[in-house]
Amino acid sequence: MTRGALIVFEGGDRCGKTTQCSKLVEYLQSTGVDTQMWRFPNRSTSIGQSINAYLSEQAHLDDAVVHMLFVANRLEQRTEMLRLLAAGTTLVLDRYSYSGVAYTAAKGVPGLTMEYCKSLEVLLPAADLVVHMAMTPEATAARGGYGQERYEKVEFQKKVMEAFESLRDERWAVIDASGSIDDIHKQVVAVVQPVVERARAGAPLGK
Ligand code: T5A
Ligand code: NA
Repeated sequence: MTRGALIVFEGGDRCGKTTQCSKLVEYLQSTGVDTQMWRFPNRSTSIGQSINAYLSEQAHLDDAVVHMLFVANRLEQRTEMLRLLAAGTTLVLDRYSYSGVAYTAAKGVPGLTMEYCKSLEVLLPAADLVVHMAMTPEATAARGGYGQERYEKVEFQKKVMEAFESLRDERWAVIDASGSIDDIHKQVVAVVQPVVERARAGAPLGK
């Protein structure tokens, strides 16, 4: 049965995910692919507002609790996500479960291991493609607006980068995020197109 593709963008803070997601959605729509863009965390829900308060350092929460909030913020979109994919809509996600695992595991808090974090994501569909926008933390730190949120610190971002690297599998495409916006977009389109076609041809959604 034909379905939409689940395309996820991941990477460190400020690497250009939102810029590339928007350009990709515009491109896919212009070629007639029914596409929506979503962001995680979704700060508009009540759980998302708690996450926003935590990220902007207005609230302090236990690491295990904030991890659960990020998980719940995805689960609250789960039914709609599955419905849209089954109805043929391609979803382009600006962060997803992989950020959930990488950022919490990077904290190094006892018990909050990568395996534990992964186990909390099992109810969610797996991405058909993860576009990893790879860039050194020093280079992203030089971009405008860096440092305003909780995790935007170079030492921590290095650990996040290592965590992402250990999550990579055959569904990941790594793109150098330090190039120009248009060059990156061209590389993104090249890796996304075959995945959209495979989903349309009925390739099963992973777990
Ligand atoms: N998190 C998230 C968790 O801990 N657990 C979870 O489960 C989840 C889902 C918020 C934080 O939450 C953490 C991860 C994050 O620390 P967020 O809101 O996605 O997540 O925060 P950011 O990743 O920091 O998102 P930003 O919007 O700040 O950065 P983007 O989307 O990566 O970058 P973008 O496109 O906004 O670009 C940033 C700047 O760079 C410029 C842009 O114009 C902009 O000024 N830019 C470029 N400049 C030069 N060359 C290019 N190629 C450029 N592309 C963009
Ligand atoms: Na940020």
